[in-house]
Amino acid sequence: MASNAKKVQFDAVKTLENIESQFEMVQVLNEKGEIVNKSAVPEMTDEQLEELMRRMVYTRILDQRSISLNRQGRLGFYAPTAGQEASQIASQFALEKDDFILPGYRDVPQIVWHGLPLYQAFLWSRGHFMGMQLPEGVNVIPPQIIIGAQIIQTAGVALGFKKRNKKAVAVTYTGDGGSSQGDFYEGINFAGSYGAPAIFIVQNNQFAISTPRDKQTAGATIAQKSVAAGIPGVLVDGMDPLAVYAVVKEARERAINGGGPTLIETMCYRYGPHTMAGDDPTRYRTTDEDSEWEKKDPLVRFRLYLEKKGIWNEEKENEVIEQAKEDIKEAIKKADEAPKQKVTDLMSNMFKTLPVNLQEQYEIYTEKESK
Ligand SMILES: Cc1ncc(C[n+]2csc(CCOP(=O)(O)OP(=O)(O)O)c2C)c(N)n1
Ligand SMILES: [Mg+2]
Repeated sequence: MASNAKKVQFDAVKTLENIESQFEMVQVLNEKGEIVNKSAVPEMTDEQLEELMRRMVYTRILDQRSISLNRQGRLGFYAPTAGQEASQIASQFALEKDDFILPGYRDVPQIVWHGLPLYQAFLWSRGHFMGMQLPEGVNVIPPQIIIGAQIIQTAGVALGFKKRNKKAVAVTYTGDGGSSQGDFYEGINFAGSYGAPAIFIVQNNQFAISTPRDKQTAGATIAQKSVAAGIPGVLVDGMDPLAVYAVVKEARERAINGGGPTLIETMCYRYGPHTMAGDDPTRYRTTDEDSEWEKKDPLVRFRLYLEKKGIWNEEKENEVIEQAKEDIKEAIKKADEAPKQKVTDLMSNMFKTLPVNLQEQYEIYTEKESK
């Protein structure tokens, strides 16, 4: 039926469509390892390119070994990372040592590459307090289990940098699920209001445990959430290490030069289960979907690219694999050597001065533990 309604001068739906259509995915390297966007290729030396590949291969091995150590009962909590190497490792690679990382539970590799000794990451997995005693100068906090809680803290750390005129950024990671939390909106909004040098990275690995991405938001992208906060937002191919590096580097430059925070959505996939606690991905996704994403693998495309440039080969790859296995063996041995955690440790690590009620318990447990 033809409408006689007066033509309105505004079109809210069109406005939304206009905004959403602006968020095209940044890609530099396609699945075949070819450059598809010359103008976005980041400035990196051959040494840096090689080091980034080395770290990604190492991290894939760390994931495989962590899964098997978990199955052997030698690790506690573990959230697999395979598939997310470009998103995780290339983003950390774009940071400086002074930058501060506030990770989620899947982001152990980034904080290890930021300086946390591997044996401490293993102790963290076991819930051992020594895994949370961060060495001086390693600018990270232990991975957050509460979805989104680290996002608000990131706004605070970033504001601190700004107030102290420090040329550094606070970087946080969350997931597609995390982007639905109230904390997410509060954090990006606050950082935007105060022009705080923060980078909010949402690793959109398509699922929050079994909940698919399309149940998180009606938005076409998560990157566009930046619009409401009044901050720049970027959607990037999270399986492409060069694209991830480029957008994080750019966001960092803007932040340290007073341009405020950026929201980055990395489009990626986790190959494994959500965690090693027993979820079964075959119940919520298809093997076709898995293999479609595996074709986009970040290691495969980066390897192809670097081999063509003559800076990577099988020998280098095998060297890294052996090194990773050796380091992991050493680190788990060192974690095993940590003193067994005591109940009194829990109390004395939590409080500088024990409250009266705990003082009594402390004495009881000190007595018990001395036997
Ligand atoms: C506040 C809060 N709610 C619920 C949970 C339980 N939980 C743990 S992981 C998870 C899914 C998170 O998914 P996403 O943010 O996409 O991150 P991913 O695990 O995919 O990396 C949920 C709901 C939690 N840890 N914290
Ligand atoms: Mg997710």
